[in-house]
Amino acid sequence: MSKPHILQMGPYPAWDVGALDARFTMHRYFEASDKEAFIRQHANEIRGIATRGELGAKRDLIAALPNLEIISVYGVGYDAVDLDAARERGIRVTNTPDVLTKDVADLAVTMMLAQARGIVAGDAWVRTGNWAEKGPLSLQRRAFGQKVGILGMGRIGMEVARRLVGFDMEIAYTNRSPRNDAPNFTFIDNALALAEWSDVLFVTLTGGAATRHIVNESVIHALGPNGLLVNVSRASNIDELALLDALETGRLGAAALDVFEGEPRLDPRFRRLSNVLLQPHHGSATEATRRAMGALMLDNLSAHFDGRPLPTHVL
Ligand code: 8YV
Repeated sequence: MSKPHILQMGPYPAWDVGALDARFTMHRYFEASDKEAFIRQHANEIRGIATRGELGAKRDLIAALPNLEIISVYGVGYDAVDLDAARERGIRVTNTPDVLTKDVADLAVTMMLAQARGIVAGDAWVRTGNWAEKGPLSLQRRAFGQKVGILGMGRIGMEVARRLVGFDMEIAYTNRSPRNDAPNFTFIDNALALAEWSDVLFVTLTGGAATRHIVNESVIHALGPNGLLVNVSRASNIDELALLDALETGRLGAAALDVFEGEPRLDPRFRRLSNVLLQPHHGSATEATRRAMGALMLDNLSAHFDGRPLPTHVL
């Protein structure tokens, strides 16, 4: 029996490559030097796309594949997939929720603690010999007991909140509506009021047009010179130029960021700042979670071509 043909947008770990190759005929788009010619050559045979959160599938690509049936995202975020284009053609879209939630929450909390307590600066202070030559590291910021705002109380926001309870932090959140399973956390209905209230603001929203630049200049200034902004969601949720201005002028105290516009090539202004912690978009990047994400993506693709219900579909 011939294997369904799948367009693979980006690389996966070896264990996923083996499993995908066993079940499908994979066409590695990211390895093609002439992408347009590659698509023209394979357009008619491709029935599925295997992509990654940051790569998605744009309208032009979807339009170029007349027999496309399913787009399977390796990641929870599907903001880079043109859902309207998929919906118009009845193309199914799947993602990998739940399996990565706790890892992303772990990284978010780690970044908050690391930035507050100067962990990266402290390591450098010891390594460079400054400790012996210049004395103690400058005093850092307290983490426990602070007021924390969570912008977007979905699965990841909720796991961040659960962890912060252990640090005696007061927690408030925005969400489409108050959560009835979060009675100890305060619901605030807009980002500006949440930032005004918070010492630390976590951005754990889904990305996309509806939330683009929800953290704008006013929200950043409301968080203020003593505030710490942590983003493990999508760069598009923050007005990055306003963020850079605020970090450079001290209108915002500090930031800890796992996502950037144009990543992995980020604005060079970030590298010159000492009040920002920079991470390489690796919230879900533990081996155990990446194995679970790969297995779920494969399961979604297999379910579609076997005629089974899709385990985790968006469309
Ligand atoms: C991944 C992510 O880095 O799940 C998401 O939405 O952004 C991350 O887990 C990405 O999807 C892997 O390519």
